[in-house]
Amino acid sequence: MGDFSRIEGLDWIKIVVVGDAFVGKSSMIHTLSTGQAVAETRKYEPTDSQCYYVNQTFHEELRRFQVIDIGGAEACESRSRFYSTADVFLVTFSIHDRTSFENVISKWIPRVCEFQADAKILLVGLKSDKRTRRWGQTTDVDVKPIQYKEGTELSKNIKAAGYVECSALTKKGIRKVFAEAV
Ligand SMILES: Nc1nc2c(ncn2[C@@H]2O[C@H](COP(=O)(O)OP(=O)(O)OP(=O)(O)O)[C@@H](O)[C@H]2O)c(=O)[nH]1
Ligand SMILES: [Mg+2]
Repeated sequence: MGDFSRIEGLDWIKIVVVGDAFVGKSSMIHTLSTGQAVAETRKYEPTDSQCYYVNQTFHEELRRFQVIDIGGAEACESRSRFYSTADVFLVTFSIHDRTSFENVISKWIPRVCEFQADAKILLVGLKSDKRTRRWGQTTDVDVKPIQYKEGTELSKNIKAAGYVECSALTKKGIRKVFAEAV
């Protein structure tokens, strides 16, 4: 992947998205950039690192986002160069994966602070549809989803600008994530 340096003359807000593998980062970005919900049957393809340019209008004002999607499974060393120029970090977890929630504080926040302590941080709970839906798979039955209150408490602990939830499956909350990131 290239350097993704800022395009001169344009007022891009550079957003770097981090979080564990499989939590739904790429799906969230896909839904924002295409306006299409992801299908439940969508095949999982781990991301290395990917850059997107997205225009969105909020309150009649055009915002341009450069969104860098960093795969959760990639080695740490190769990520650091993308961290250092971020305006905003979306630190993500899946509301259906408690390990990914715990890794926000044990893994992702230390990493973000090491490379770019001044950037705004927004905590994002992904796959919010999984809290309310009943799932047939036995693997889903035992999972105790992260509650909204737990998300807001964690966002205060890590001194984030706020906490938002969204679902790429239903599209609920997706635009709000990026509106809050501005
Ligand atoms: N129910 C539900 N499933 C989702 C949602 N978002 C993503 N998924 C599914 O979760 C899996 C992982 O999604 P990805 O977006 O590829 O995850 P990722 O965080 O980008 O993973 P890495 O690139 O490996 O870091 C896929 O099978 C998606 O279809 C969501 O909002 N709701
Ligand atoms: Mg991905």
